[in-house]
Amino acid sequence: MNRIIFALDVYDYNEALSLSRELSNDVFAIKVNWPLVMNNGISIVKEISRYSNVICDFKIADIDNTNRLITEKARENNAWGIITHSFTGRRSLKAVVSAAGDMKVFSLVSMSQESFIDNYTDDLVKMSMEENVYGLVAPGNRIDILRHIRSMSGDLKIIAPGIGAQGGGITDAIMAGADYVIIGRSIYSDPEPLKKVKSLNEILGDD
Ligand code: NUP
Repeated sequence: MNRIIFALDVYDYNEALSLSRELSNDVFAIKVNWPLVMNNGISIVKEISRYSNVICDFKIADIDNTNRLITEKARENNAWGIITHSFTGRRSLKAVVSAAGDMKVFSLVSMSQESFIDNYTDDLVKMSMEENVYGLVAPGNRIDILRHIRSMSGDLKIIAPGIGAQGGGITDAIMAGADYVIIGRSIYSDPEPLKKVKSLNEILGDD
């Protein structure tokens, strides 16, 4: 079982496609974010989906109708999953879940950096569970918060950023309850990304 979600935060089309091809067999999913999509258009999601599950990290944070429009575009382009904010409230979250169809919805309940969201994390976890999301985004580098979120969230999948470049340890995050770890810079900035992924998988016993 692969437990790494690769954060493909590069701009360049060729680099993105070649990293996707190279790493797809050794990661659980590839997460795309605004930098890549702004430079290449949403169709890059469909292209990468030929190699891997793709999670669109769009951190959707708008009114219900706009959330729906964004979610539909990700779905149209074969995304496997989508990340949405939840602080915008139930009506906005419901719009994402309903437009997602088979796509997995991950609701962000705490960030890998301190933020005002921290004041509402418990409410956001409860609401996300009530609205039947597939999983949560919780910080892999703030272990006490991650552990607390795990304890509240039953069998929801937790995906955790903040590993490596943001100071978190991969084993610590898994031990604290993350199902998957999100890792970007530590992989794509390494001179040998595939070797790096394989060594991380070995640490997790997932090779
Ligand atoms: O709280 C969050 N922190 C975070 O870093 C929520 C996120 N979605 N991310 C994303 O995870 C961030 O935007 C980036 O795409 C990835 C972490 O990358 P890196 O710090 O491993 O390079």
